[in-house]
Amino acid sequence: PSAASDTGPWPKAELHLHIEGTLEPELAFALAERNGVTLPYATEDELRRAYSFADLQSFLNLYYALMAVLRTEDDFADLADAYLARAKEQGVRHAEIFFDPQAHTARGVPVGTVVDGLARALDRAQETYGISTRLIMCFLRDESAESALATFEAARPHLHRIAAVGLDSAEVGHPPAKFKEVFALAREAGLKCVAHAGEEGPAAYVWEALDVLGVDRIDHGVRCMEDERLVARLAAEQVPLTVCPLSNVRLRVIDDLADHPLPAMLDAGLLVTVNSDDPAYFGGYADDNFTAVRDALGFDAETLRTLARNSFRASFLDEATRERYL
Ligand code: ES4
Ligand code: ZN
Repeated sequence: PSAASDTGPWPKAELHLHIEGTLEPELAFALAERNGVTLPYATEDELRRAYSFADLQSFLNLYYALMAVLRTEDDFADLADAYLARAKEQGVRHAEIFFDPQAHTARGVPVGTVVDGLARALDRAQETYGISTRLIMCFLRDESAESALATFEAARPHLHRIAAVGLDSAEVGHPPAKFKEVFALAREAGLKCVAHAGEEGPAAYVWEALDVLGVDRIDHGVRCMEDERLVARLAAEQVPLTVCPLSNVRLRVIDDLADHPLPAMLDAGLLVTVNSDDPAYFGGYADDNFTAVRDALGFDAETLRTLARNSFRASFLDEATRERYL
């Protein structure tokens, strides 16, 4: 049996997905036209040729630049709807979706426009695509702690639509502890907490995300494998790690998918999940990542099933709903 069997791709939850990273060239050009925005690329092909990255920062430069086309509530609704349609085809039954409010407020787009637009698509997703959803509001770690606090306060009227806060963007030089205060406020407001850590940054950032921010999950976390004590703790506490294999290769976090630490992470008893991160940029959606690790790492059906089950175990779904998928 394979992941793409007669019964279709494994039912799975996607827990590490930046909605802005689902902006395909075709939609980017359509929104540019609709909003009278000029992109620094003449054609979709020319834009696609820019999708060759040396590291996280070189990707982020393009990712933030292309967001200039997202301006109205309709734009955010169309973006999320396009993702959900793709996700359904990939066997996604539940999606916990990151967004970066500061990347939009910096361009004069209010956080309410972003949340209302995304929520319009997400509110229809169960009925239209059979996908349950959550929103995770991320702070940009290369911006100040004050900016994160101001963003959280600006988002307060919308917190009923937000399940968790996260931390993303350029990791090295921006340790989690910088955001201790805003994460404490989020926790007080009843939100879950996650943070990117151990992608390009060291294992020490994973410790800090756990001990200082009190996160419920670690996004990426692949560099935890450099610290035996950390691996033991993550395994003992079953802290979920949202790993993104194709992203890791495209951003040169690892050289080759065949060398990915995912098998060693599973062997160490870690609660790992497989996710697509920024699928428009990294060459694949959720099941494309499952298929890629199956082919490169020789995962059998049982391992793929474990990864799919892990995705629900690691989700923020309520216990009863989670159980129905296990
Ligand atoms: C991201 Cl791959 C990755 N890492 C950190 N921040 C991000 N924002 C969007 N994609
Ligand atoms: Zn990410």
